[in-house]
Amino acid sequence: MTTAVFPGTFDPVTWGHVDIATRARAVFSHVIVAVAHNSTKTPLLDLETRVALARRAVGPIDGVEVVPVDGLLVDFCKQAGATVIVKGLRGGTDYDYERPMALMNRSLTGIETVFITGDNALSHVASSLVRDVARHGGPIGRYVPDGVVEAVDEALRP
Ligand code: COD
Repeated sequence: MTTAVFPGTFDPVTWGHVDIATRARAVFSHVIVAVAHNSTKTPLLDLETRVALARRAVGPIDGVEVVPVDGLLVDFCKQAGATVIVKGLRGGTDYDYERPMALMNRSLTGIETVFITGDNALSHVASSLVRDVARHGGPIGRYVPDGVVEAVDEALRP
C-alpha cells in the first residue's frame, strides 16, 4: 500500500482540487488530503471550515481522507507513513512554483513529489481567483463543491 499526501491551503476547495484527489487515488491506494494551516498566507476561511468543506467534497472517494496539518509537511508525511507528495499542475506557472518545494522536500527527507496534470477544463480554476470573483460579487458556484458558496459568502459578508 502506498500512501500519498496531497497538500494545499484549500482556501476554498475547488473542483480542481477534487479532480487531482480523484486522479491521485487512481494511482495510489491511500491519499491524504492535507489541509495546511499555512502561516505564509492569511486564508479567508479558517482551518476548521477548510477541512470540513474538503471532507464534504472528497468524502465520497473511497481511500481518500482529509486531515489538518501544521508545521513542516515532510514531518507530517513521515508520521503518516506517506512516501509520496502529490501536487496538481495547471500549467508551467504551477510547475515553476512547485519545483523549489519539491526539491526542498526531497532535500529534507528524500521524499519524492509526483505531479499530476489536472483536467484541462479546470485549468483556469484556482482558489485565489474564486475568492477574487466572490469578493467582487461574481458567481462561483460552478467552480466549487457543495457548501463552499455559502461558506465563502459568510466569510466575506459576516
Ligand atoms: N488543476 C490542477 N491542480 C490544481 C488546481 C486545478 N484547477 N487547483 C489547485 N491545484 C493544485 C495546486 O497546483 C497545488 O498543487 C494543490 O492543488 C493545492 O493548491 P492550493 O492553492 O490549495 O495550495 P497551496 O499551493 O497554497 O499549498 C502550499 C502548501 C500548503 C502545500 C505549502 O505551503 C506547504 O507545503 N506548507 C507546509 C509547510 C512546509 O512544509 N513548508 C515548506 C515547503 S518546501
